[in-house]
Amino acid sequence: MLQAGGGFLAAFGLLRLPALASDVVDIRMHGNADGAHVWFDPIGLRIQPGQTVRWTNGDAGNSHTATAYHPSLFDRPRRIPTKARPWDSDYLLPNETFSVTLTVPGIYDFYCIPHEHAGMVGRIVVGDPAENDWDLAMPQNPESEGALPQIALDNFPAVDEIMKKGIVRRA
Ligand SMILES: [Cu+2]
Repeated sequence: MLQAGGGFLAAFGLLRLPALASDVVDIRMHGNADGAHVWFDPIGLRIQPGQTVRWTNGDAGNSHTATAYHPSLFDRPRRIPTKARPWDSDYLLPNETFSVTLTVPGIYDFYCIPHEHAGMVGRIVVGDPAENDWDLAMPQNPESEGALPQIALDNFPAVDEIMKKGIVRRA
């Protein structure tokens, strides 16, 4: 499981690998024919502050969302930088798109609302985050499901792999 400590990330910041050049970087939502497997492609992405991420539902058989982990959205733990604005695409029908421009350096985890329990999650690293200020405390609402399912936690690509490769695809 990821432990994104400050020193760890600072070390990778020294690598200064080139960021993706385009101002808009695409993530597609996919599913196999019977819907048994659903995923974001890529599942891990590194961008620079000010770049835009555009999700497109490329799955003819399912609706999907791209939703940030944040207490303001369905009372989930905050897994984006504290100064970042959370987003929820709402349900995207096949071929629909949703875009967010990320300006705050840091690590952003997101998920698909109907498929989080199928492990449909993704991670974006913006810039060279010096530290991770996530708040993984459980939400206050006792009715909330709060904690992430293990399959979601297992599917996030490691931050170091995203920093090294820029794009991480589902294994
Ligand atoms: Cu989905």
